Amino acid sequence: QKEKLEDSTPKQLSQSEDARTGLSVEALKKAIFNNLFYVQGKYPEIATRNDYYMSLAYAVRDRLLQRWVASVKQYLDGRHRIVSYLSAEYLLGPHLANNLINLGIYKEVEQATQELGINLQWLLDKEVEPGLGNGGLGRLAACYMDSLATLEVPAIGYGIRYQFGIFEQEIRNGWQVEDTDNWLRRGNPWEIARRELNYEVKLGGYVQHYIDRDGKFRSNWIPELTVKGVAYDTPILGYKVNTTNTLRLWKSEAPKSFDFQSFNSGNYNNAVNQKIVCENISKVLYPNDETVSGKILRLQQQYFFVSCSLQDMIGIHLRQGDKIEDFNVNFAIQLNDTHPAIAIAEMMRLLVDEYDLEWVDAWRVTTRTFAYTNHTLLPEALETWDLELFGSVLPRHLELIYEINRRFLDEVTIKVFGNNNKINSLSIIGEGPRKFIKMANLACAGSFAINGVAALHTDLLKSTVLKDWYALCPEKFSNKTNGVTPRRWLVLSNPKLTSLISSKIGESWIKHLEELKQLEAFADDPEFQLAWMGVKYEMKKILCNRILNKTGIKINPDSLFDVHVKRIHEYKRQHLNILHVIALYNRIKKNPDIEIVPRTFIYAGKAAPGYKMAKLIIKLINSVGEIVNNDPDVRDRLKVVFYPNYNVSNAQVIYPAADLSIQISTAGKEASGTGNMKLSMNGALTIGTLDGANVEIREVVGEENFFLFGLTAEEVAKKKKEGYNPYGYYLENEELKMAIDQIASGYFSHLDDTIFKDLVDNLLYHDPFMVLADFTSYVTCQEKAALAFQDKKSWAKMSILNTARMGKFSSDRSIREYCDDIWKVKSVSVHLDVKD
Ligand code: T68
Repeated sequence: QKEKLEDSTPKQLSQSEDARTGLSVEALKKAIFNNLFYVQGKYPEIATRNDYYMSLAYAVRDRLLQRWVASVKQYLDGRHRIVSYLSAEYLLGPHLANNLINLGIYKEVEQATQELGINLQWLLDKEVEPGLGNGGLGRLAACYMDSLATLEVPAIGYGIRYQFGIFEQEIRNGWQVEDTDNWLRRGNPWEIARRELNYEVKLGGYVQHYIDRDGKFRSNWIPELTVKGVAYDTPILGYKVNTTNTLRLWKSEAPKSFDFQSFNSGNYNNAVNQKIVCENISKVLYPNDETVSGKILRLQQQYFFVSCSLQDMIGIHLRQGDKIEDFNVNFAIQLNDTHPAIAIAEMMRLLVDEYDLEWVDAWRVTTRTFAYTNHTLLPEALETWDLELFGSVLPRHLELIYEINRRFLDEVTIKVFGNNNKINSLSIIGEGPRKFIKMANLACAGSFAINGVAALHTDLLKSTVLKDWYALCPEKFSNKTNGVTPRRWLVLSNPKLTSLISSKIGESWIKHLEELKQLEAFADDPEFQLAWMGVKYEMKKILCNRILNKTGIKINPDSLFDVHVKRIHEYKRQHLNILHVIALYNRIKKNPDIEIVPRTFIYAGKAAPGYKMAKLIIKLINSVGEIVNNDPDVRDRLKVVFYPNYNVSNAQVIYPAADLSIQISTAGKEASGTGNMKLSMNGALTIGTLDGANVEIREVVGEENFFLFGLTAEEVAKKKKEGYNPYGYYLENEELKMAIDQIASGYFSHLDDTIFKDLVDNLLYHDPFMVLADFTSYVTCQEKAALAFQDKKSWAKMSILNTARMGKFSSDRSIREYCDDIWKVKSVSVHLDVKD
């Protein structure tokens, strides 16, 4: 059997190639074939799709490993400064296609699989994506890992290997239903477990203080529990370079000693229980974005991965033969929001308690190591921990934070003498009926750099949430506008647009996105416009098919695709969008022959499982859809689709098909947004408020190529201060009133007038995100967009100009700014030892 199959397999490889590293079609075929035998233990006749997926994945992984080993070796031999990105979330998306693109072998693998009688797309669709993040923050971390490698910057990403990632969303009867995301069930070919690389992490217990023989004051933390963190490494390859960085995710386990202790004393149950408690720490990702839950397990997760990561970095540092005092020379650590901010206290603990540094020396090293990125202005998202709860998990860190705070406030008091409000606002410990720890303040005090994620956001940080910090240390502040990787969000997800662009301006824009500017020269070219809109149409047809398969809804690819995809949140105002849908629907009902631009409203996004209002918004969208989609008067001119289970894979199909990008958050609430960038890059026009990065997108694409509406952040703040009365807006606008009355009366819910009561009351009497205040302006602006869509040529031009001018929003630009301004790291090119 084997003989026979080998006959049909690849021919003799050339001398410089082997089946593990060769990039030719023949080498790849041989590799896939070998893996089918020697990794999966199958032959073609009985191989499943998963067997082929695994065989290909391992073939690709071999090629990554060659580059990975070379990178690690080069970093250690050359003693280069390393960036550590600490993030509780990484929303990576599927690896396979991305690695093929970055290796530059997509075409070759396409041919190799074809020659083996299998379809590459069929295998790509098999991959279960690692959904180890909630939304923008986690996805940003993934884009940054891609750019770090592409720019050949030595970097390690540290995080948690959640056994269950973000839940899978199903829609049943219009409601969101959550299902666990068991992403590891078929194994994960992209990670390597480094069993030998593990650290112990203490939790709970108490601290003993004593004076040692040398008369030195010492602290001894006696934990209630010790867990072990095991490293799982995923190689992250840059685009067409050899640099392959490491994403190191920690899995929690019970240390071996535990089993023995309890087992020997006959308490088997206890041993098993302890094992479960330990394993629970990295079990599941908390599914909340933009809120914090204050749960013990969440704090344990944060501390667990931070402690493992710092021990790991210190190990790397000391193995180089360098002194602990010079740690900050070798490492810059970026805190992705406050989730890993406990690292500042942990660093102090390690330096003072474990490495015997004096406090001032330890503090000097710490504050030269860390930098902090803030991702939100929403007060409910600012992390605090109840002090007692904190002390029960991290008793030693509580002492250290008191000491950090005491010394810090001593300094501050001299500067702001007598201003108790300022002192309270800067204090790391909050006072009230119960004391609490303010993680943002810990992050600010312990970092040498603080940044926001878009120009407006950074300005608002300086003038509101972190105002007193800005007054105290303005030199620490800078803006780093977010970016997204064009490799995943154009090359991978929109290959046709990629070819069209490259046919005009070559391929170097993929690494230098500013070069898209050259497309401006073709914006008026009728032939190019036609080709451009032709690609858009094809991508719309692909999405039509997906939507039909997933939801049973048939949509028209000629209609305007109005795309609102992101986490469901009141501040993102999916309900403002649905109110607009209802208004259009009512216009048709009033006059069925009205001239109206056919539209498809496409929504997607997950709601945090405990967020009632967000879940109600999903139900409302689906309820409105049910009526609108099935009303014969509408004659298919309007369609409402809720695309279930929004994740990276689904986003890749949605973005390329969008005509209009909906970015309608209440001004001042969206820190940056990154979906806005991906959509505009793919040639969608934006309708948006002056919020987050929208401001900068509008600046670069030109105001004539952007549909602006709504209150500004300043106006929002002013209105709030003066006393905002949503009910007045409701009475004033007939279309708005009718839409809200219909929702309330059960028009969209089989006459059930109770379902949406909370949502309606909230809008009429509170409306914290000023939906009603912006409604009129939104509807008017949407009319302009519809009108513009009818002029195909001018729309094509605007679409081309959007893509052409989005160069700024490559994550390569963001990472370059972090490297130059904050981390002070340089790129290092990695060479392969070519054996000939
Ligand atoms: C997002 N934040 C911002 N948070 O909302 C978005 N939060 O404007 C920005 O573009 C993006 O970060 C990247 O900077 C989040 O996604 C979370 O997901 C989150 C998760 C846990 C706790 C709090």
